[in-house]
Amino acid sequence: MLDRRQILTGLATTAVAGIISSKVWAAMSIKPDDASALLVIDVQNCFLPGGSLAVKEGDQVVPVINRIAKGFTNVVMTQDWHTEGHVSFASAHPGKKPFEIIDLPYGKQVLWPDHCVQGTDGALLSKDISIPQAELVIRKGFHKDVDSYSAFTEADGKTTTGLEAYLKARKLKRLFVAGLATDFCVAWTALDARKAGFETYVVEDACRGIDTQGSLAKAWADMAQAGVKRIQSADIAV
Ligand code: VGL
Ligand code: ZN
Repeated sequence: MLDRRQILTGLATTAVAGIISSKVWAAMSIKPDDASALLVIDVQNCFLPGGSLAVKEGDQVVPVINRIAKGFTNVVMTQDWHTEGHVSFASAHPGKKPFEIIDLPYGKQVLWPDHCVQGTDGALLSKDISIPQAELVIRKGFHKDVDSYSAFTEADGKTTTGLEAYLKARKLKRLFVAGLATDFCVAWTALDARKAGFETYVVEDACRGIDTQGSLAKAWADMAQAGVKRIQSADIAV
């Protein structure tokens, strides 16, 4: 496929961007096909303004996601779904505060405010997400002693959620990732998608990040390194 960024940069510098024909534009935009799926990550009340782990401007992803979802026949959503007293909660570690980092048997763990507890209103998907054709909701993070940012593999690096097998059984090959938060669940999902061999796009303006201790810049660097394609919602033909 053409490298859109290079082409667009070239066009801008030669000042012809304003007269690009709709035909050329259509040829450059990305058209989701039957082998494509949109993964909508963790658009849940806890991560929206007013929530216990609110992501700045988290609500702004909702209209963007609703718009691009119209271009997909295949949509999978995820839902962070923790037990009470989950190991990722600062409250489970006496003397520790949210956003501190601790060592757990499976590696470093950022500690969070209590969030997305199973069965609570905070754990519900946003009522403003409107994607009736969504075919699967994958819940993750429900093992009390293991976190799971990724929709594919838990933080122990081995326990699977079943998503890879599902997508492969459905013959889906190109994944477009959107939602919350860019630097945690979106990035870890996109990185695991690459590991599993999927062509992977992250739709930047359909995501927002938490950005603690340099996490957002690191996430984009790791994703670029892994061959994740960074695109904007306007790049997708709906
Ligand atoms: C997330 C922190 C903790 C996310 C989930 O959805 O990005 N971040 N749990
Ligand atoms: Zn969580």
